[in-house]
Amino acid sequence: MNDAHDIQTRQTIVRLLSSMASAKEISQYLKRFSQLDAKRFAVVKVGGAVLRDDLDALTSSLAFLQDVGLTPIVIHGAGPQLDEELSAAGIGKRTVNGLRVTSPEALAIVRRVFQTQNLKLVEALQAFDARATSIVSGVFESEYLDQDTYGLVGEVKRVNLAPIEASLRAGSIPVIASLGETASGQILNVNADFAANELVQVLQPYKIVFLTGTGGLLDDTGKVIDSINLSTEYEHLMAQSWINGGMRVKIEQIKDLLDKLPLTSSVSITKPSELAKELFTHKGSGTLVRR
Ligand code: X2W
Repeated sequence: MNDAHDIQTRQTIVRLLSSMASAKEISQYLKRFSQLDAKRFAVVKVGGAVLRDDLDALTSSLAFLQDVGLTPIVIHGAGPQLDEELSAAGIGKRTVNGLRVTSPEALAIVRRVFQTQNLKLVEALQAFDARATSIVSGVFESEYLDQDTYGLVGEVKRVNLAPIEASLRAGSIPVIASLGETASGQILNVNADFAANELVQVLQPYKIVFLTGTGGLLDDTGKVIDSINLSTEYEHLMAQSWINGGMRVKIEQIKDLLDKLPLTSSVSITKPSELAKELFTHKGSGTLVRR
């Protein structure tokens, strides 16, 4: 990324922000976020599809936060990249309850792909002059979810914050892959939404943002739903035939998560180019999920 492009992208974000909200509104949010302990600001979960399709907007939005003195904690997946690489290696896809059944041959590829995708984001951030730290192991202490059913898939038992805290102390954006490891050092494949949920429960951040290709939860016409209140709308929403499998899992996960968070925390689902709008404006962007 050259400097001119870099500056231009940030200027675009600033311009977009000022057209969306008053300077007063933006500075109120900025002040509120700046007063939080670094680990309490925001956890941003980035789906693999976003790394593939929207890397430029993602890196400029994250770099912009660092420019204004904020350090988000980033956790990413790599679902579509895994589909592609596994298929290229002749390994077919099988999922149970939305989780990838992972054989030893598949795990070798999973590890490589996570590593590649993690470095891709870290290097893209560094090319934007942002400080970012690659964390591909040592965070999610895991156990086998159910080895007979899923193979080498983990559930997180404990989150080790030390590598994340070290990164935050250096003002560097921690970029974390959702690989787990057992007490005996076996690496396991962990679903990135599950890993994000465990991280959020430990950190209790003020903002939890899921960045997806769709930019929010979609209604039956494919339009982004502005907000949903799970305390009143959950049953109704889950009864809708148009809520697809992936979305269903996400809503269930977010409900479970919100039940464990302080009332001041909020969860939103948006797209990278609207991250600043989500964070710094009353109106926000994408879908706000409340309880
Ligand atoms: C996921 C990990 C990647 C992931 C998988 O193998 O696809 C399991 O299913 P996204 O892009 O965030 O979906 N792990 C066990 O979650 O990536």
